[in-house]
Amino acid sequence: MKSGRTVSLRPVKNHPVYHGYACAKGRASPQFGYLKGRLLHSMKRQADGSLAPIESSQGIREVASIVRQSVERYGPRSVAVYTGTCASMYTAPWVFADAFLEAIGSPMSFHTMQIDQPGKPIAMALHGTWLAGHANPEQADAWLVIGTNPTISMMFPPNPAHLIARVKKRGTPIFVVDPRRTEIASKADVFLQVPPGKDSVVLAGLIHIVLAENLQDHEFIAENVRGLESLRLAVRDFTPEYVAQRVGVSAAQLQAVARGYARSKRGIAFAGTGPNMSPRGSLTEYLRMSLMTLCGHWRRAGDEVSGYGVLIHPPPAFAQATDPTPATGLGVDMRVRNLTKTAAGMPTSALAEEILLEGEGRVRVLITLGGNPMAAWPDQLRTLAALKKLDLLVCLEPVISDTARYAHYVIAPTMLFETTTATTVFEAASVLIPLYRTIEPYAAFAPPVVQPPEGADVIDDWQFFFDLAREMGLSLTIKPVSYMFHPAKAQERAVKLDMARRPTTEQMWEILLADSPVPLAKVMAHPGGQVFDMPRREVMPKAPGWTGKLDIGNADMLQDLRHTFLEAHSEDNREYPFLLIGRRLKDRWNSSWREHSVITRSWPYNPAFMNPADMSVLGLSTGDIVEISSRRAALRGVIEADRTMLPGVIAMTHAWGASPEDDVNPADVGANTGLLTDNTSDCDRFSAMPRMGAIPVRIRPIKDEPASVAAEANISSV
Ligand SMILES: Nc1nc2c(c(=O)[nH]1)N[C@H]1C(S)=C(S)[C@@H](COP(=O)(O)OP(=O)(O)OC[C@H]3O[C@@H](n4cnc5c(=O)[nH]c(N)nc54)[C@H](O)[C@@H]3O)O[C@H]1N2
Ligand SMILES: Nc1nc2c(c(=O)[nH]1)N[C@H]1C(S)=C(S)[C@@H](COP(=O)(O)OP(=O)(O)OC[C@H]3O[C@@H](n4cnc5c(=O)[nH]c(N)nc54)[C@H](O)[C@@H]3O)O[C@H]1N2
Ligand SMILES: [Mo]
Repeated sequence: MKSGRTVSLRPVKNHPVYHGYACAKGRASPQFGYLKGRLLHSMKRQADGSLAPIESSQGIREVASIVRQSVERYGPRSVAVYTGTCASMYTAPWVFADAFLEAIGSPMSFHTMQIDQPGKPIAMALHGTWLAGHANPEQADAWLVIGTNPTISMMFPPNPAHLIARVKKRGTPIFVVDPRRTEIASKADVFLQVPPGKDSVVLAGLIHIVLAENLQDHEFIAENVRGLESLRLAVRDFTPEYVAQRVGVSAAQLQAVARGYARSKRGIAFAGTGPNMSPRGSLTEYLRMSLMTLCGHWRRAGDEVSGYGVLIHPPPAFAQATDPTPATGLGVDMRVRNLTKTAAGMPTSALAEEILLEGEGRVRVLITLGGNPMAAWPDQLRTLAALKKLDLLVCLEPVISDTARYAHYVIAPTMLFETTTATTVFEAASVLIPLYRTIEPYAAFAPPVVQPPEGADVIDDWQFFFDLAREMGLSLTIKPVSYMFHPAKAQERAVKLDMARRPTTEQMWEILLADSPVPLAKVMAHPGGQVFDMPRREVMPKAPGWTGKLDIGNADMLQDLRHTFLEAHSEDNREYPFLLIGRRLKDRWNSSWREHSVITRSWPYNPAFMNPADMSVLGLSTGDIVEISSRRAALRGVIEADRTMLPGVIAMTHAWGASPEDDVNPADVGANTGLLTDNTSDCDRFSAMPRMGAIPVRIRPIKDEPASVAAEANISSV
């Protein structure tokens, strides 16, 4: 199929996992490679500021020479890589990016994880890990869903709507906490429609009820848990009446949730981006885990371990706990705000400051890999200033994105269907994010379906890092991802590449998936994927003499909980009477592929969803343009009536809009909510993530003002 192009995607009807389902973005994906603006050549910034095509190999040579100089003159820390969502899917790009950083000796590896749900690994560190995990959603007998909307965000692949219907039919109770009556909230047995940023108050209330009514799992706690008395003391004031009054639901509703959840045998509680963007995301995650621990909702010896383990060796599943480990101070210090590497990785939200702060150790070179800082990072004003200050910005990007327009070099990559991918990343995610766990041991390996468009000079993202290293005279060592949960083994099987010859794609995958439980060749023999016949895995009993315990009484966390109690008295919302939250839109995927008509068919912009009652107080109608200002800056949004919104809350999707330097109509391209946030204020004290949700804002109708007034005000406030 040398000159062929992908035209359409039809899901396979009798597919063992997807059962004929593909979402709209998936069905549109064959056209993503042919979108208007798709880069078929790499680009280089010219003296006059414009970007002009450059041969990729020449571009990489030039980048190599600048990176080498930076390392020599300013040290390895001057070079950073930021990996976003569109590199995560492909596995090889981030493995090679990390190998490249290791080769130059730079610890500056930043990821989206740190501006997504960093509270998860942080809470896991401070609480300790249960080595058997929890039930997957299919098997669980109660769901407590906090600020995630899987029907839209696809967080239970492959087909969340079906899964929810199946689980409902079985009678599994669903409890939802969200400021918006979401798709899943409309299916809930009890829906707690609470203001954003109050999840730790709600969870403390639920824990209070569980303890007051003696619903906890005494046996599990006696054997595996410490810190109960500290937790009991910390939630003492969070009575049902207090919490009900604080978050605007009834005490009876809270009791129904606590009882329904605690009485289940293997309930799961999970939180999504909603509470994690709001203040105290780490605390919310910690209390969520503590509630599960109190109820003994973890898998026990003999329970089935489902799903993963085809391409990646899963971690061993024992009915035992690991002791807590530190969540911060993990070996790499930032120069700004005394921040460090955390259990969630390097603090991405501090990278802009790190670039801007003069002095030794400043980051001067940034390579972005399948990510879009200008669209997705918090604090868009500071991000813009930082990108402009870099000596070298290189973007591995198929389009001139909001970030790539500021790049010195844009390296044009192959896209989906032109490159090779495998389900590796889903297996990895299924270990880290149990919601991602499919029941079946499914795997697929997808070789290219088509060549890149004729005349294109594009390369795979991983090849860029190989070529860059070679040009710099470095050699790369690749650790197989098949052993990502077995670090010693990964080290032992690491391969030092022969830099004289770039490995072929097949050789590269053989290294990445060395000794995979099912050999790669066998997976490759089933194009379209296969559920493999794997031995049933069971949770093994606790090892004799094992002493690890989960900690539900972490002093720092419980001190923060105390603060959430005390700050109730200082909640002053007169100046900024609304709270702005994020939400995802069905046809959208962060900032990607926005040139495709499917992505914008429902909304060509990101509306500001608002309850009609609030609209009538402000005299607004759907389609009106308003100025939305936070303490940081202002943007212009288009109002949309939405009865599912809690009054006092407005919702807008992230990663829309343009640069603050542009003078655009919000009804054409939307607005970027990152403009409203400030990297240096209201940060989570563990993850350093700033307040990206529940942002206090005020709203002012603007009828005939020129857009540039707002834009200028924003730029001058950096
Ligand atoms: N205010 C607010 N901010 C948020 C969030 C929020 O809820 N509210 N959510 C946060 C979350 S959860 C995340 S994950 C981050 C996302 O942060 P990022 O990952 O930085 O943002 P994306 O928009 O996903 O960036 C994907 C980029 O990859 C490019 N791309 C598309 N296809 C390919 C490809 O095949 N190869 C390569 N190399 N590139 C490709 C796209 O053009 C796009 O520029 O945003 C975060 N920011
Ligand atoms: N269609 C689509 N799917 C996507 C993406 C996309 O852009 N579009 N992005 C992908 C990415 S990168 C990610 S990380 C996942 C995210 O997946 P989810 O976390 O499920 O994301 P959302 O659908 O935005 O759901 C967040 C929910 O939190 C609620 N919320 C907001 N603030 C708060 C709060 O303070 N407390 C509580 N309890 N709720 C709150 C919102 O109303 C919303 O219903 O989705 C992925 N899937
Ligand atoms: Mo995300």
